Amino acid sequence: MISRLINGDRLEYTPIWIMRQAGRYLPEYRRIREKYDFLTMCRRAELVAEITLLPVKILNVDAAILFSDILIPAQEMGFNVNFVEEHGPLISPTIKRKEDLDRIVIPDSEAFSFITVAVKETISVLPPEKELIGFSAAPFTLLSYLVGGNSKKGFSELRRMMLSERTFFDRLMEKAKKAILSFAKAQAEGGIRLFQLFDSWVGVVSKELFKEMVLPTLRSLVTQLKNMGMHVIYFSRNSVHLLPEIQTLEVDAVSVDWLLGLGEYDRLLKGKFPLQGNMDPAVLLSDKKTIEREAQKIIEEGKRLKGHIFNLGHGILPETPVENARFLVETVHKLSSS
Ligand code: 1CP
Repeated sequence: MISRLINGDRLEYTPIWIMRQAGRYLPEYRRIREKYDFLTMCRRAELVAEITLLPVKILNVDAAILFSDILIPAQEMGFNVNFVEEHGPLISPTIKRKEDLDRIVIPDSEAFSFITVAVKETISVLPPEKELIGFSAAPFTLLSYLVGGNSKKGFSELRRMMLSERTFFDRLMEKAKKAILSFAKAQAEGGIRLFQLFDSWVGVVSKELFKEMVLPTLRSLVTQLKNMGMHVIYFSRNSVHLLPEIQTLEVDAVSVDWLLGLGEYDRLLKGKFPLQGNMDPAVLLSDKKTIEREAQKIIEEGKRLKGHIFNLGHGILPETPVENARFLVETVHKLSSS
């Protein structure tokens, strides 16, 4: 459905999927997680397929997103990746100086053959009308983990590099881009045709540095992803200041957060793209009346866009009641088809 929308078709209703829809708010997910380590889950095709399908069955979303993580490439690049309960991911050893560049492995797509197998397995059990979305981090967001160990510590260190060690930063971006392309190629080979680039942390960069040192790599990455036969959705947040530059990317859709209305985002992006978003995840912690009211506003704004894919502005919160997520999907289908 989403690919049809990107191709310009008018749809019978607004398609919806939810970022992080296969995660910790689902008791079914938590039950599987009790038995396995997170990275094992990401590598076992039958578990990937089972978890990817959970929100399709439970919520009736219109698309599935592959169960995996943006940090899977970090493992194949030679880093230790640990998911510590409550603390999120931890990467070691981090990148500190130029000499560390040499130990970064650039994996080829064969290193991710387990992803190709998992994608094929998932597509084979997914109802044919539900599309499977693939994804990776964008280079800056991947580097924020490789440099900082976790995202937050990486931000100031990355900006320091951008300001005072530009060649080092450029080489890191290039290596991250190549690893991301191999991860993406493994997904394309499994049958992925719609791909979301998560640039969750790029909003910490100034417009000037984004334009000079992030955008060129992104542009080349997007071109190469499209050459693999995939449509590309670009996600960033807290990044209103970057929209004049993001608007120059040749992506197929832009995913936006909830800080502005969809109409305002559309104006800043010059009406060029279908937009994805943009409900505040906190709405799903409220009550049905509030969910309905907020969904209605977003659907109305969405009707005036080139195209609209309903989603949250960022990932669903782990404390979200499943019933509220299910109600949102039903409400979006109902209100947008009438
Ligand atoms: O302990 C657990 O059970 C692991 C929780 C978990 C899950 C379910 C992590 C750890 N990752 C995932 C899956 C995941 N991550 C998906 C799968 C499909 C789906 O959406 O349902 C996707 C698309 C991601 C993407 C991801 N991982 C992003 C980009 C989106 C965003 O939220 O901005 C980021 C930044 C990550 C890193 C990561 N992995 C896991 C956590 C808890 C985090 C965020 C930690 C941080 O704040 O740095």
